[in-house]
Amino acid sequence: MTITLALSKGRIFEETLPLLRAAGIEVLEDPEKSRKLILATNQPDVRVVLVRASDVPTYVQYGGADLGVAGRDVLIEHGLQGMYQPLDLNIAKCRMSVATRADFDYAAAVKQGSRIRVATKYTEIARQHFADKGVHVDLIKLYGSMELAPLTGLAEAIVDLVSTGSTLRANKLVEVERIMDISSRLVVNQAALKLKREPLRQLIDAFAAAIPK
Ligand code: PRT
Ligand code: MG
Repeated sequence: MTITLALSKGRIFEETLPLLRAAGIEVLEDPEKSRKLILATNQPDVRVVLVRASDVPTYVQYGGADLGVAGRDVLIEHGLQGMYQPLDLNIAKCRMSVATRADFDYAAAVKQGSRIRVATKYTEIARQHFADKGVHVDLIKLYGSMELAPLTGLAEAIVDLVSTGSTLRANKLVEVERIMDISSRLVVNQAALKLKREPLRQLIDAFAAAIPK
């Protein structure tokens, strides 16, 4: 019974390695050095597939992978259909925030109830956030480089992930509101959890015991 784990390259892969190690699993290839998309491990029945971060929920939902690791941002945007979300792994941490140019008075715009244009890749999170505040927004969907939107007049504000804040600073933008804290979660295909109950339980328990504080 093979177990397939979906991970994305970069921070999620790197920060999941210690959890895998705690479960006795060593990945045998370095994704930064090889072009392979399926990575073997020291466990003959466990393999890792490398997918785009935003594709992890799709693989897990439809059973292309039995389980995966994805950011709370990605999971909220995708929805949790067909998946069970047993653990917050407390890795790949950052926050979702609203940012504007330093000369834009966000507080006044919100207070006056003016319509603001918000550019973001995270339209679901942005829609919920502004709806909860009762603020009217025109959402503009982007796929990257959100920081450019307020600088070019495309939008007054952006909703984006912030970690150190250096990307915002480099583009002279300021974080005006924190929407939510983000970390990555383990997601498991619901059918797989029934069919492969024992090996998946063991893996989930080993991950749970190794979550960083
Ligand atoms: O890069 P790609 O388009 O393939 O996909 P991705 O950007 O979704 O993948 P990846 O690996 O960059 O991010 C995977 C997950 O890591 C995200 O879904 C988040 O849950 C989490 N994470 C943690 C982050 C960050 N920290 C982060 N800082 N994801 C993105 N960033 C970006 C942010 O979008 C912004 O452009 O880093 C920039 C801000 O960083 P600071 O340090 O300058 O503030
Ligand atoms: Mg990225």
